[in-house]
Parts: sequence; structure tokens; C-alpha cells
Amino acid sequence: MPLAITIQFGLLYCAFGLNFRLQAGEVTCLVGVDAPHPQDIPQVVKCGAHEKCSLEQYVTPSGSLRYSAKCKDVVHCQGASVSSPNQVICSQCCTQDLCAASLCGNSGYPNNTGPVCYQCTYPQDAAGTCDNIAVCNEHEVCSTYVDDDGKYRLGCMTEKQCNSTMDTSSCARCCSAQMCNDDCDVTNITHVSPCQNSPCQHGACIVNGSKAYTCHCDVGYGGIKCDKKIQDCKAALDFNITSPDGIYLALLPGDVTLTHLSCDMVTDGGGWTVILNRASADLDFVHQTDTDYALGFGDIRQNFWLGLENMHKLTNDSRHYQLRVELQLNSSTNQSPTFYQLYDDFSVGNRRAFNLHVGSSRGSAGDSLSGHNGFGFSTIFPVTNDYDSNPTSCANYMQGNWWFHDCADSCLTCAYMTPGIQNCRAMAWNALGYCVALKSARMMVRPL
Ligand SMILES: *[C@@H]1O[C@H](CO)[C@@H](O)[C@H](O)[C@H]1NC(C)=O
Ligand SMILES: *[C@@H]1O[C@H](CO)[C@@H](O)[C@H](O)[C@H]1NC(C)=O
Ligand SMILES: *[C@@H]1O[C@H](CO)[C@@H](O)[C@H](O)[C@H]1NC(C)=O
Ligand SMILES: *[C@@H]1O[C@H](CO)[C@@H](O)[C@H](O)[C@H]1NC(C)=O
Ligand SMILES: *[C@@H]1O[C@H](CO)[C@@H](O)[C@H](O)[C@H]1NC(C)=O
Ligand SMILES: *[C@@H]1O[C@H](CO)[C@@H](O)[C@H](O)[C@H]1NC(C)=O
Ligand SMILES: CC(=O)N[C@H]1CO[C@H](CO)[C@@H](O)[C@@H]1O
Repeated sequence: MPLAITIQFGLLYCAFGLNFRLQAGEVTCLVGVDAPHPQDIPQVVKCGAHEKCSLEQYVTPSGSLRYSAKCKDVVHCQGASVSSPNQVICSQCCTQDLCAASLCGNSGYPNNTGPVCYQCTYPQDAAGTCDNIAVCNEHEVCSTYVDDDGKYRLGCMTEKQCNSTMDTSSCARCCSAQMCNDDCDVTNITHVSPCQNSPCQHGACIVNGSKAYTCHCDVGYGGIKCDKKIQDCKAALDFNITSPDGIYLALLPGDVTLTHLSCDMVTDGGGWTVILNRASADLDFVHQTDTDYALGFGDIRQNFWLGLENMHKLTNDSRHYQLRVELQLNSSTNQSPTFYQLYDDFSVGNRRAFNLHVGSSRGSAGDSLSGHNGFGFSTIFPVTNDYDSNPTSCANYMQGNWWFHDCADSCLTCAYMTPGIQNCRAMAWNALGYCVALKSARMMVRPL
């Protein structure tokens, strides 16, 4: 063993004064000009195989003492070289990392500080690319870690802070020797995949950077962790879910299966769930059963009734729901727009009666619904369900299904007749025209 040690010393100190590191072309030297002190120079460079660190001390024409540091080929280490008219007063070379800081009579880096570390203001794309240095404060160490974006961060840090990066970064190093943070301490990788604990509740987790993940939510869910149910069109709007055709899949409150919803994402800020749409006589609303009215019927892209059960689920929580009724008369064209009435409080009760709750309103159509407030939904088929206040059945008399009272100020589910004719069994809204058959009708809801 003593023999081996002797050989090692021989390697380090023989070979014409070149040490082992220098032969490998790896000495890291200060590089900079016009510094008031060499230890102020904030940049370093790895010098070539036959180079040393050099420091020149010179006096400027105005009489200031300045320093210039760089790598110098060993054969030039005797000569001085700074740009004229500066006058060189000291020129020295040395062969250890950062050694130029203590040449020409300088005391080097202060003793009462932390180590000199690589420190780059901007995140680096790879290890070993930072060439700026800083003198750390006492109690600080040199640190390297990979941030959420996969970029390398190098600099001074308290030991405690730095230790914590060891647990969270895929690649980190904490050390207190000079410039020891040029790369990660690969033996200390304690990388935990950001997706390991399944942070996405209803969706796929995609690793994004070293600590970040992105959740790709299953249909019906939204939110950063896919933990929010898309319960209606308002939620789809809030969670930035888009669908060019306006048809969305949602998990209605309490549901485990998806329901197609037709959403109006434009009118008055959007987020409206359409519960009734009638634009033609194509769908028979009269001869539908009470079950059909409960569960819904029609084509969600055209004429449809979303169903009283669904309306109940949509409006059965502590939030207040708005109802927007949109109506067109026979005379309505693109030029003379749709009439509307906005109710600030709307809900549908549970079965069997599915009582209507509707509050005050405003709009261009006029109110023809608040008179129906509190009434159940009367139907004709297969047997009459009579919840109105008339001694006989309004549903039979009107040949329709609606929240009749005694009997109707409106009936948007009654028969689709030739628009403009007057017939009290027609789809009508009396405030717009007594018993006048409408051209189209739409009802939609939104939580406030
Ligand atoms: C740092 O300490 C060394 C030896 O302990 C001493 O020679 C040197 O002058 C000190 N430098 C400063 C800047 O205090
Ligand atoms: C940081 O980690 C090192 C090595 O595990 C340990 O020796 C040191 O006490 C830790 N320092 C702090 C402040 O936690
Ligand atoms: C990664 O995150 C960024 C910023 O949050 C985001 O723009 C990007 O789409 C995400 N990448 C993937 C694959 O999700
Ligand atoms: C939706 O997009 C807007 C605008 O881009 C953004 O401010 C908001 O945070 C997004 N909402 C969600 C839940 O992602
Ligand atoms: C309606 O709300 C009540 C009270 O919160 C709840 O007990 C009931 O299950 C809800 N009905 C539906 C269909 O979600
Ligand atoms: C409906 O409008 C058309 C075109 O404006 C008109 O010719 C027709 O008479 C109107 N029908 C009724 C019943 O008012
Ligand atoms: C900060 C830290 O945990 N450093 C450790 C990195 O790995 C080496 C080798 O396993 C240890 O000696 C250090 O203590």
C-alpha cells in the first residue's frame, strides 16, 4: 500500500509541473475582464489540455487597478497580455479550479462564506451548461435540481431546502465543495413518478415534466384532477369542454351513466342546458305516455323533451336555477328575433307529480308560466294523471300534457299546429298571442 501512495503522488506532482487534472484538460478557470477584484468575476470556463488559469493585474490610463482572467497556453504563461494602453503590473498562472482568485497578492474567496457554486439565473436545458458562479452565504450549499419543466436549476441554497429537492426532483445534488453542483448526483435519485399516486380520479395521468402531470379526463368529468362531475352544460362551459355540435355527455346529479345534453354556450353567456326544443311538427308530443314524459323522448339534435326526472335531477340542489324560455311566432324571421322570458328561480319536483316551481321573470315574451307555479305535471296516456285545479281534467280537455292549473296560460308541449293559427290546444304562450300556435319553443336551464 505505501508503494501505491507513492506512485499516486508521483503522478500528481511530476510531469513538468502539470497536475493530473490539467492533463485531462479539465481545470476550470475564471474568465472575465476589467474586474475590480478577481473574486468578483462571475464566469468560468473549462480550459484546454495545455492551458492554465491566468490572472493579469493592470492599471488603466485613469489610474484604476483592474483584473483580467482567462485560460492561457502553458508556453505563454511567462508573458503578459492585456490590451493597451493598460499597463500590466502582475501576470501569473496557476493550475487549480478558481485559483486565479488568489493570484497577484489577492486573498481569494473569503473564509466566512459558503462554497463557490455554479449559479445560473436562467434554467438550463442540460447539466453542465451553466458557466456562471456565485459565492454562497454561510450555511448555504451548492445545489442542482430538475424543476417541473424538466429544466436544470443551479445555485446556492440552504442545506434544508436543498435536501428537500433530493426527495422531489428526478435529479438533484446538494454538496458543499467548490463548484460541485455541475451535474446531478445520480446516486441520489429518489424519483417518484408524479402519476404514481393516481392523482387523476376519473381520467388518464400523463407525466409532464419531472414533477408535473396532466390529467386527461374521462367523458363526464372535468377539473385539474378530473374530480369534478360535468353535471350540466354550465359545468361543461366552466371546465372548458368544447363540442362543435353543441351535444355534450354529462353525468346528471346522482347518475352513474352518461346523458346526452344539448347545450347553448352562446346565449346570454352560455352554459344553458336545453330541456325542451320544438321547431317543427316532426315529433308528436301529444301521444307520449307519462313514462315518456318522465324519462324524456325525441332526438337531442332536433325536437325533444329531456324528461321530468332529468329536469328534477338538474334542478334538485341548493343552487338556484334560471329558466330561459325562447319563443318564435309565425312572423318571426332572422330580422325579427326570438322572444324570451327569463325566470330566476326554476325547479321540477320529484315524481310522481313533478311539481313546477317557478319564480318571477322578465323578458320580451311576457310571463305565461308563473300562474302554473306549484302544479304537478298532468298527462293523458296511458291513463289520465290529473294534478290541475279544474274539476275536470285539463289534460283531456286540452289534449296535452303540462303543468296545468285551470287550465293554461301556456302549453309548450301541446300540439304543434300551423304557426299563427289560433287554437287553444296548440303549443302556445298567451302573453305573446292568446292561443296562437307558435313557430318554435325552447326551454333551457342554468344554475345561478
Ligand atoms: C482564510 O483562512 C486562511 C487559513 O485559514 C488564511 O491564510 C487566509 O488569510 C484567510 N483568508 C481570509 C480572506 O480571511
Ligand atoms: C441534508 O442531508 C444530508 C445527507 O442526507 C444530512 O447529512 C444533513 O443533515 C441534511 N441537512 C438538513 C439541514 O436537513
Ligand atoms: C404539459 O403542461 C403544459 C403546461 O401546463 C401544457 O401546456 C401541456 O399541454 C402539457 N402536456 C401534455 C402532454 O399534457
Ligand atoms: C378555462 O379557460 C379559462 C380561459 O382560458 C381559464 O381562465 C380557466 O382557468 C379555465 N378553467 C378550467 C376549470 O380549466
Ligand atoms: C333531491 O334532493 C334531495 C335532498 O338533497 C335528495 O334526498 C334526493 O335524493 C334528490 N333527488 C335526486 C333524484 O337526486
Ligand atoms: C304565417 O306567415 C306567413 C308568411 O309571413 C303568412 O303568409 C301566413 O299567413 C301566416 N300564417 C298565419 C296563420 O298567420
Ligand atoms: C444529500 C444526499 O442524500 N447525499 C447522498 C447522495 O448519495 C451519496 C452516495 O450514495 C451519499 O453519500 C450522500 O450522502
